[in-house]
Amino acid sequence: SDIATIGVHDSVTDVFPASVFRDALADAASDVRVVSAGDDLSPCDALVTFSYEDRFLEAGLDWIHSIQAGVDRFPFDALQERGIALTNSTGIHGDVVGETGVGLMLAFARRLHVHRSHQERGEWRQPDWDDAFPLRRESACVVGLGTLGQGIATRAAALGMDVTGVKRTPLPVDGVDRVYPPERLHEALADARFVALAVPLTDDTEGMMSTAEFAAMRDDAYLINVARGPVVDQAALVDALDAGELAGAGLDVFETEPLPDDSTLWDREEVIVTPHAAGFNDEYYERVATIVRENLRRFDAGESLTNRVV
Ligand code: NDP
Ligand code: 7N6
Repeated sequence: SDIATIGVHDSVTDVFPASVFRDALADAASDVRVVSAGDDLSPCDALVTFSYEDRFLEAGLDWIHSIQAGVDRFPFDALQERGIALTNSTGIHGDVVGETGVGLMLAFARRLHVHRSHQERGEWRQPDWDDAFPLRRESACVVGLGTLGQGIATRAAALGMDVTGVKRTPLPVDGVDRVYPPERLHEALADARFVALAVPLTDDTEGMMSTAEFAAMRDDAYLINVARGPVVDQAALVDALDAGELAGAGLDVFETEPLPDDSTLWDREEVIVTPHAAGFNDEYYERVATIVRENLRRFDAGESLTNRVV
């Protein structure tokens, strides 16, 4: 292969041990080595990484693979100028993020988060007669219908929910009753008990959920964000929650991560905070290795790369 030496940047350790990933990939290239912050990258032809550093641009790399689907931190133009290919890890999170997204809906409907909070205080406390509701009669609007969105939509549909969604190319999607274009976002949001965000962070999606969108949503609606924090105007979300214009929110991602200690989002009963954990699972390293192996084969065969972003 043209790619003889692969660096595994130890930032991947946020998600899985770098050494476990290195060992999983050892059969695929002649030299797979873990590289740390200070290490020389020049021996590497390719780099598998979680974080981005500017020095990646000057290291003579042919290819960078991001272990995330979201590559909003990478400078596409600078990579392009230097002829460095960038690939991402979309395609591997549909089941786990789908389970987390629908799991948050289940928690709100079945009050699981409230029961857990009471348990921590040793309190036996049944809900009011009309606090809990069946998910089956409810509707979900999934904004972004790629890997994540379809993972959420099919699981919501399997629980009997009505599912609508939003994407720029509004072609039919399995399990989704109606697909709206972004121009009709407010219409799509209006009837949904749950709005789940699953779009990438781009210039178009930054702040796409703000005051007007929360006003367009039902007062008893819950916002689920497993996409990226800046897709939501977080100050506007807090205002909408305070004003009772939304019932609550399940948030895996935030404008600033980790969520600062003094954030007002920590202490609200109807806000569930998860620490950018929706995608975590014990197969993560192997799923990434499968994409990297396939692209090594394609490099070898002179074929175009899968999951290519730049
Ligand atoms: P995909 O590329 O598979 O899906 C993205 C979807 O968003 C597509 O359906 C696309 O459809 C749609 N989309 C893009 N732009 C817009 C827009 N302006 N308005 C409406 N829809 C839009 O990506 P994934 O599903 O794999 O991941 C999505 C994002 O979720 C990632 O970029 C990442 O930021 C985040 N993520 C978070 C995780 C977590 O741990 N919380 C885990 C994995 C991903 P179309 O092109 O037709 O618009
Ligand atoms: C690590 C997070 C992505 O974009 O942010 C997520 O893929 C992954 C589990």
